[in-house]
Amino acid sequence: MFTRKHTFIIGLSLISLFLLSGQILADIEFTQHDITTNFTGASACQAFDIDGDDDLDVVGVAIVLGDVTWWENDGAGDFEEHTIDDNFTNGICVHATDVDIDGDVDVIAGTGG
Ligand SMILES: [Ca+2]
Ligand SMILES: [Ca+2]
Ligand SMILES: [Ca+2]
Repeated sequence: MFTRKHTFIIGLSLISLFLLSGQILADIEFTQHDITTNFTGASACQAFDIDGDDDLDVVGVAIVLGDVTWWENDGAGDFEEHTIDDNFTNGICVHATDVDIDGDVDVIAGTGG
């Protein structure tokens, strides 16, 4: 569960994870793993260890749905959805990082249009 303090500074129908299959660079192939198929108007996403448990989670913003959401990686390839903001109009970019250098992860989302 995500219980850390967050700083939310400003404002995908499908988010997929593509895993490199370990082939040489000239013949790279990826395997698609759908994280969600219900994130209408997905406009940006980022892989980042949001909850600090050493596996990569995913944060995304959806311009049509108006959501900023993150998906918690259970470490076995399954992701649990957590909505950060369900009323974020015209979201086009999102980024997770420790903006205020206090040791916890913050999420920055921006709007456009
Ligand atoms: Ca994680
Ligand atoms: Ca995890
Ligand atoms: Ca922080």
